Amino acid sequence: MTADAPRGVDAPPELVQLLTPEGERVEHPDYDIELTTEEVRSLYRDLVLVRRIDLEAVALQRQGELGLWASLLGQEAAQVGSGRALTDADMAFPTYREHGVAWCRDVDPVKLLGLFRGVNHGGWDPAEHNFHLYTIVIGSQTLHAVGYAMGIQRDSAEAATIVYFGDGATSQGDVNESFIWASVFNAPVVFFCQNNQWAISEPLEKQSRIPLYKRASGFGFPGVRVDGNDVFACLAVTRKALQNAREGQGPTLIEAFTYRMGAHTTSDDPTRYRVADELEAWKLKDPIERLKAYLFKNQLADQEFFDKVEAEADALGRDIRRRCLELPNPGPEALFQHVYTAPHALLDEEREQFFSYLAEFER
Ligand SMILES: Cc1ncc(C[n+]2csc(CCOP(=O)(O)OP(=O)(O)O)c2C)c(N)n1
Ligand SMILES: [Mg+2]
Repeated sequence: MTADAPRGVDAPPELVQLLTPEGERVEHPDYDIELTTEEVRSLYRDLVLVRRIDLEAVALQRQGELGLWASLLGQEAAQVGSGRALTDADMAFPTYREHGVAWCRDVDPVKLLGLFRGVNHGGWDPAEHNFHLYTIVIGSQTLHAVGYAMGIQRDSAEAATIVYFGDGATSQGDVNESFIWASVFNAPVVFFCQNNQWAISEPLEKQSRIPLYKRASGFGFPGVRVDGNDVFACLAVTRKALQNAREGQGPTLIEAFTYRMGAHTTSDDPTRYRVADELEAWKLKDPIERLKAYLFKNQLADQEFFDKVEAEADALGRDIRRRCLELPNPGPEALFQHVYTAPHALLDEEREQFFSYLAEFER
């Protein structure tokens, strides 16, 4: 990296990349992947639709229809590549930004919108989709994932676990503890860190003096850094790590080197802490544009295909917007449901207090 280059933009030499930002296919000795034209087109469709869901959600928040939204803009390839590497039997544990993985796990995007609209507490059944509920307590899901992976191991199941977290999360105790447990128990888990260069306003330099993927060696398992804006590389690297986990070779840390192109959430203003040049440089590495260039250059898709995907994205945007606005508001009782499976005296008391408080307004 040259001294005046925007931070984090130059591809580090150790980066696994199969598709350059210009859309050129490159080989890698350890990670290659054979994809049919149909599979490549399907990945492109995923990326476009996922971005559209995200853009629609940001717009809904700006119009007062969602309380908050955490945008995945720029991280589509990391999420779709890793999400499409999963088998139905694998289990995924997300943070709050994994809308692209949710898409790959067939979670209705309106359920995500409902969570951020404040009308559900997650909205989907984790067991139905093998996709756990969103987790906002930074890093805590890594412990849940390792515990789950140890369960898989004891059941001798043909499956692995993947857990998503950010660069900032690597500084959490939970994440480091989960690395230790996974390592010493050889748990079938893939740690998928999306290094989007920022933890709200804290830059990567405040999390680590070494590249994040190198942390793994201190815990005794392999770490690999993949171009997080390259959907082929993310798919290939994650597929291999999951297969290794299923075959009893234990955990892998994947650092997907990417960039959060939007704000941390809709409540954040990144212009207060980062320079515009940085974003401009990363725009040249856009995950969708490079796949589009690849499809075009290799004549794997024509304008008709791109128009069709665009039309599908528009229809999806309209559909999720309509269904979001139609979501029923839950009654106040819902706040107390599903907290405990069995009756709970303190909760009963709180419910009673809350309802007598509400009754005051009806007098
Ligand atoms: C335990 C805990 N501490 C602090 C927070 C507040 N918080 C929310 S997001 C965030 C930054 C996370 O950054 P990173 O792990 O890089 O994930 P990203 O948001 O970039 O995807 C923090 C500190 C939290 N949710 N949980
Ligand atoms: Mg981050």
